[in-house]
Amino acid sequence: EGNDFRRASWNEALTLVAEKFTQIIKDHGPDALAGISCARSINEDSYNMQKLFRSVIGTNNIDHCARTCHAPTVAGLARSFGSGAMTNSFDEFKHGKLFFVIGSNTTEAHPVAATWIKQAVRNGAHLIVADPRRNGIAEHAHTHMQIKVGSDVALINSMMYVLITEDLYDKTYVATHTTGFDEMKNMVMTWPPEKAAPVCGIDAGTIRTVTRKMASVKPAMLVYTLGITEHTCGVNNVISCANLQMLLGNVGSARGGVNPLRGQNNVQGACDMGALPGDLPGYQKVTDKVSRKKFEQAWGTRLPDQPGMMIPDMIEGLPTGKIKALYVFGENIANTEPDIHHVEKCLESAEFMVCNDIFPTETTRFAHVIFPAAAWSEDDGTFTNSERRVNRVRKAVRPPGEAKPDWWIFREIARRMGHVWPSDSGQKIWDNEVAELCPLFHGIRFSRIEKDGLQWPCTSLDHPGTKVMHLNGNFTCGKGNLVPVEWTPPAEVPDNDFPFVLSTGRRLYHYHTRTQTGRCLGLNELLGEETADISAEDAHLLDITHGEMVRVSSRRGSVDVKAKITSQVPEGLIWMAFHFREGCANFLTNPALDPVSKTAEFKACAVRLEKIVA
Ligand SMILES: Nc1nc2c(c(=O)[nH]1)N[C@H]1C(S)=C(S)[C@@H](COP(=O)(O)OP(=O)(O)OC[C@H]3O[C@@H](n4cnc5c(=O)[nH]c(N)nc54)[C@H](O)[C@@H]3O)O[C@H]1N2
Ligand SMILES: Nc1nc2c(c(=O)[nH]1)N[C@H]1C(S)=C(S)[C@@H](COP(=O)(O)OP(=O)(O)OC[C@H]3O[C@@H](n4cnc5c(=O)[nH]c(N)nc54)[C@H](O)[C@@H]3O)O[C@H]1N2
Ligand SMILES: [Mo]
Repeated sequence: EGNDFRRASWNEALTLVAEKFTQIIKDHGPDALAGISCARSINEDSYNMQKLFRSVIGTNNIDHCARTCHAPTVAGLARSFGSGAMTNSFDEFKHGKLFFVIGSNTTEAHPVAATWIKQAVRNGAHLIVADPRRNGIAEHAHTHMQIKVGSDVALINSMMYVLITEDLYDKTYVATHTTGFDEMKNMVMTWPPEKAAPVCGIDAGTIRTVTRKMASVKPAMLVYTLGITEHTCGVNNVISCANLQMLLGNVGSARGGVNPLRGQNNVQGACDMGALPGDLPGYQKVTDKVSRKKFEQAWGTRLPDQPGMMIPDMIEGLPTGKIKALYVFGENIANTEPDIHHVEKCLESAEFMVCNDIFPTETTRFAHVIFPAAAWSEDDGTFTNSERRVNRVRKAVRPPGEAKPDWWIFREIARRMGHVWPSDSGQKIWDNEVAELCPLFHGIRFSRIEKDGLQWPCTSLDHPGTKVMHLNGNFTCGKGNLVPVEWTPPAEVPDNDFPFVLSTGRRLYHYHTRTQTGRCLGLNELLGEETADISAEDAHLLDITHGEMVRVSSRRGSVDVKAKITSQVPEGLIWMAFHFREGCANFLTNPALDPVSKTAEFKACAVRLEKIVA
């Protein structure tokens, strides 16, 4: 009220939201509302949020943070294989024979998975890492290809050039299980290693040696994360990874595959539950009449038949008035979207904004209503991890104060908008709705996952779950698609005014915007502030000493942070995280998007580095 928040009863707040939503739908139509779901909380929460938007409000404007990380995976692997998920399972890692880890900060962002890779290496597995930084996992590699930021398509095309010209690819596999070889070959033949070398910063000889090694060990696992996806060419990068593994005949067998390590604890689940503008739960398309009918019958409503807006368009829609109401459930977009100054201007212009969170955040500042939610361990439900395993999450403590489960909040809003939903617990939502409506999860019930979880596809009650997808090269879409992709540079490259490349990512001791880890004393002692990681060469050139405050500026903004001189970072590159509001890299990052997945290029923009003269 006014410029401040006051306490309200649940009833007052829920009723206000329901009335506001109803009014906006009446005045501007359902597509004037948009929702962003949460990849931290349980499946049942995301399911209910997308159900609120689709069946009660009447819009497909529902999305979540997979947009910023693995939307290129969902789109790219669906194109290549017919399904956009990690193909293999974690217990195969320990026994892996060869790993190609590309664009992954494994030891800091997936430390448990990294442990299995390290153990495999200790037991004789071969490890190849392609990363611009000498990061933690590169320390364990037999070969570290210190690739230039944004050059992965060029590298992989040239590796495939070697496979084809030296007759090292799996001809039987390609002939039996794939289509599109000739078209792809035409593209690949324009990328000899000698041409890729200057683009990637890796000499042609190394590209040849590494490729020959990869062809000599079978099967091999490819592991990638955001160094691949968070680019304007993110989808093409993902397709390249799939091309390479199909050419090697490595998809559809244990200890092989294309393995995107997913991000947030339940980002796989939030995608699975249909918190995506084009997908109903279980990847059933909103444009598909038969799927829509099934959900219309189950939910007793009519459903919109066109894909909704993705997050960047929702944010851009606020100042133009296309979006009147934004519902942000468990995301802190005022810190995590690129170009914070611009994002905050957009959020300020929202006519009506609602947040569910477990803490006040930089984003809740812009809300008109904040609902205090129960966190994981304060409610019963399920998470789905990176290997597609649906696991039980149990209530261990009561939510603090008057906090309520997120699924309950959506259900209460729906009720006030005239829709009474029968399922009144996580278990009922999963067993009676999700499992009933989604063939992929049909065999997964709470009673079956009390001990270990089950990996989807799990299509019947006696189905054991799926460890390896596309087994023996039998792809979800029939044959695997080899798709030619051309290399394109990042949207913003260094020039005289902004001569450095800035790439951004994570550090071990903090989680995203620190709404949770920032409240842990010990973690703040381990890592208490942001730094700009720079090379000794650049530090020397600019007369910067370790720990000195420097200014990093891009076309969007500038931040003052301490310089950290480290051998992890090569000359010309600055590396920062986005954990701290002070010095947050997203004041600098470029909101240029992949044209298909609308994922922002968090991994590359141009910046200037200056000594701050007192
Ligand atoms: N401690 C911690 N763990 C986390 C998180 C966290 O906040 N903190 N967040 C979680 C989430 S949501 C996600 S999505 C994952 C992300 O997991 P990662 O993607 O592994 O994490 P990032 O730190 O973003 O690392 C990206 C890596 O890509 C490299 N890279 C940058 N540009 C390029 C390029 O052009 N090509 C190549 N080949 N490599 C490049 C970087 O040097 C870096 O090593 O982490 C999850 N785990
Ligand atoms: N520069 C740069 N920016 C990036 C990235 C990058 O690599 N570089 N990576 C991007 C990626 S991959 C991601 S995933 C995004 C992450 O972006 P966000 O999802 O916006 O980041 P978080 O800080 O994890 O926000 C999660 C919010 O959910 C709340 N929360 C946690 N549990 C619950 C719950 O059970 N219920 C409710 N209601 N709320 C809960 C937390 O308090 C927090 O406010 O950041 C993106 N931004
Ligand atoms: Mo993520």
